[in-house]
Amino acid sequence: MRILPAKEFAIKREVEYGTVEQNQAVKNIIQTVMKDKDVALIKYTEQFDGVRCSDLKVTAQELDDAHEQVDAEFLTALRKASYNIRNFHEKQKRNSWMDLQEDGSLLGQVVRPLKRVGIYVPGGTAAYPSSVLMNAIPAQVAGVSEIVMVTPPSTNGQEGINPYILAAAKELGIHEVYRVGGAQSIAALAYGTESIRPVDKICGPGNIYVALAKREVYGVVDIDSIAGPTDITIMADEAADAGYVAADLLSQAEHDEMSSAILVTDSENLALQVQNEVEKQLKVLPRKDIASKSISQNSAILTVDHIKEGIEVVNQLAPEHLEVMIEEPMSILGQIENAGAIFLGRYSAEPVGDYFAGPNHILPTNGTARFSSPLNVDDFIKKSSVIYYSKDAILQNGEYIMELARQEGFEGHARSIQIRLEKEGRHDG
Ligand code: HSO
Ligand code: ZN
Repeated sequence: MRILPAKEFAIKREVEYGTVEQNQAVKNIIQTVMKDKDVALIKYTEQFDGVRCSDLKVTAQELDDAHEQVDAEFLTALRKASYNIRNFHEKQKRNSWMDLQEDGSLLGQVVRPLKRVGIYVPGGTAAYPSSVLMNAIPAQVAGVSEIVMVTPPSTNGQEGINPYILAAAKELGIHEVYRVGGAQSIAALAYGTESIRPVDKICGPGNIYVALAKREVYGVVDIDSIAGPTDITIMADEAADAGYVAADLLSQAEHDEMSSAILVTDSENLALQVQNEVEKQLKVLPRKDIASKSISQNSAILTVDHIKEGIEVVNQLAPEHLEVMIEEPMSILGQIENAGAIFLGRYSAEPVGDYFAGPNHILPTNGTARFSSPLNVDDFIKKSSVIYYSKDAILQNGEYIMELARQEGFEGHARSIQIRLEKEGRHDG
């Protein structure tokens, strides 16, 4: 892992927009699903997943079987995590409100959940039960009544789906699961087919085809953000434990060759120790092939003269995950402007947040923490404004409204006010 002064490090932010061919393929798939519906879903599942599905919907029996098949320890851990995630997201709930004005008018906001949400769960080794929890629980807390899951069947010619994913769905009370993935599943969720009714919003990570399809259907339905590769930045001083720092860097490096793991430190000594530790720990990591590519290609140890400079670097990086392992981690919290999740102190290892503590692990990647937030309950609600104007209010303010309307050339708007002023104002002289 290279060590270099932070000043010499150039931030690399690559957003995947796909090739022309990939974009064209996705457009074709979406149009075909709109036209041929279930027939198209079955055809594409055979073509891309190598599975001939007799029924797209996963049966209640399959959900029960998967739930029985997974080990009890997994279910215990899943339940404890779900409990924490639910509690955390409960705190994010917002209430509707009404404000009574002096003139008797009422102004307010009604908060309502989205009705129907689709969650995409990738297949193969990228199928994470933890991500099922992180997507579905905030939606449930928001009050979404229909949560649908789509996931591709396995490529071994069977219709089967990862039992841990199905068990997680069952635990959360998600009964509507379809064995379909890729761009075709996104098209189905957006436009509907004979067996899949359309949703209001699509969430969840997927491959490039899924990401492009989500971009394509945005506007017909809402989507969550399009996730880039995961990243972590650790800010540590001389007092930090080099073994912990290295392990935490590797915990994100093992996700993907494109992941990045950055250490920012004011200690030359810690930089060297972490460099050694990363080498040592990498050798015995099962996913060392992936992690070593991420470490050598997209990661670095950045040295700074003092922690204050380190904070500036962190704010520029706008990391998805930030760990602060300095002596007084709380003391700098107020200065961190851009970070998806902030882990403070030596015991707050990043996987605590990935799986368990309660905050969401679907976080802004690619420096987007500059302007966006972790997935949260607000992503599953919408608001309606409420206006109840009193007679006093319209009489007192009608002139202003007409003034603004006429300036814009909208005489019809002005008259809708005027007709009321003439009728209602008459009695007051
Ligand atoms: N670190 C990932 C989430 C995850 N890790 C799921 C393990 N499973 C993005 O925050
Ligand atoms: Zn992770």
